[in-house]
Amino acid sequence: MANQNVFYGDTIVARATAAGVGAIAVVRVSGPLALALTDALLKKPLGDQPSHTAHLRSVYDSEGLMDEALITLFKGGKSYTGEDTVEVSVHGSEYIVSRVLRAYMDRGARLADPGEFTQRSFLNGKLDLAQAEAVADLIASEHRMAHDLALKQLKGGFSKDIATLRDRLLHFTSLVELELDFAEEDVEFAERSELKMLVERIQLEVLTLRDSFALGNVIKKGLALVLAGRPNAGKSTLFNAMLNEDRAIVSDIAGTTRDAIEAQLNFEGFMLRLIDTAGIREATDVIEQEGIARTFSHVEKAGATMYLLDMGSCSLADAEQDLMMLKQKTSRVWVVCNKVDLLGNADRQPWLDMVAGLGLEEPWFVSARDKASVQALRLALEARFLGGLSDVGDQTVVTNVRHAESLDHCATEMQQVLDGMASGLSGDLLAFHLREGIRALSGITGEIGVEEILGSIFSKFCIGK
Ligand SMILES: Nc1nc2c(ncn2[C@@H]2O[C@H](COP(=O)(O)OP(=O)(O)OP(=O)(O)O)[C@@H](O)[C@H]2O)c(=O)[nH]1
Ligand SMILES: [Mg+2]
Repeated sequence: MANQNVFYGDTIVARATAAGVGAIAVVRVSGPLALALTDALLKKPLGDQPSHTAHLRSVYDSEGLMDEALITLFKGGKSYTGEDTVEVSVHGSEYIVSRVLRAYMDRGARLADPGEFTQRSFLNGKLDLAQAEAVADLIASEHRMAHDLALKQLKGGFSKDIATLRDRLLHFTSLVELELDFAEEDVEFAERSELKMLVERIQLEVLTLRDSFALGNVIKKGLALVLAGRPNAGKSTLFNAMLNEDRAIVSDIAGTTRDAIEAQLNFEGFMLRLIDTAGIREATDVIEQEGIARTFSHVEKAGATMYLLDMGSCSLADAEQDLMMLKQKTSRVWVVCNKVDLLGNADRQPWLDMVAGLGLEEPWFVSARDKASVQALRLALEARFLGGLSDVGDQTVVTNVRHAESLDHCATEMQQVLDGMASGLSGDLLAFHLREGIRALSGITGEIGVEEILGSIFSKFCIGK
């Protein structure tokens, strides 16, 4: 990783706050001319003021006074980007912001590309790649869990885990590579049984991290929850009730919903993407058939499926058959027995037994037409979903598909090393796969591994030969 500041030839400028009218708007300038260009807009220069100070000043362009601005200085690389940076807070008018941007650009600054401030921060070693990605996640986070994960990644928790794994691999790789230098002497610096144990452990840890992506993705993007069931079970009624909005058409005509409808529901800690679907039955109508095919495709892709049934009209056997079919398509099926308002004190035990017999979690009994009942379901749903997450604790969760792929790559290389050791593969080929594994891990944080192998050899050994 670059850990010395890279100074670019050009100075970039952009608005740092969202477009539109607001109390204030911030224009950020970064690069070698950030201070000089700012001074060019002032009557009294600020260039010799210390870093991390804020100054109230009138800012001018060639046409005259633009605004009274609060100007904050970050000098000598002690900034987000690692370059001289100035932040100009002006009154939040689009007109003022565009004039300030224009004034900087007329004097030689360039409008920044998307993410360019963060890119400079990465290139100057202020953030690694995983942390830079966390900045984007943090900005995009819409609920507590996504925010917590992004913040943890930004603080470097994930990068540290990756660095630990990488360092352990580097150590052994350097030993294997050292053997290659002493090939004629047939020495073995890297004890093979220890290497095997290490590689197995690393593979396990890498796979655990990779598997956390399924969860990380749910936290980041929300849990996709499909409402499935036979026609007239009350799926659209429940969908509307959960959203508190009349989104889907409800009727007592079986087969009302033809196409899937999706809506976002924000809970306190996480986000749900609720998907209402066409009721499942043997349809003759081609449009309905297509709708049902889409239902199944949603079930297969979603994080969980809520199977709704009308206890009054659906037989236990039919429900059991549907559930067995759904279980083949997805691993998480929750059962909702609907229309309890029509049933009085009907015996719930057979339903509980049938669902338990299939190895599914306890069904919920609701009336989709009743507000209190739907609210109770929302809470139960939240508890079940969050309960499934409570074992995560402080564990690192991968939220980025690029990281998941790199971890997968690393695990494959570790398997090659293990297979290679079992079949007596030569040291140089073992080293190759080890190096590929290191490279995969290094890719996550944006570090390059090979030079470090050399560094590791020379820092740990005195080759006095
Ligand atoms: N009494 C009672 N009626 C309900 C309840 N939930 C839904 N209904 C009624 O059941 C009928 C079917 O409801 P929908 O929500 O359209 O059913 P659906 O599962 O979406 O049906 P399709 O779109 O055809 O697959 C409507 O007349 C609803 O008013 C409930 O909890 N109690
Ligand atoms: Mg419907």
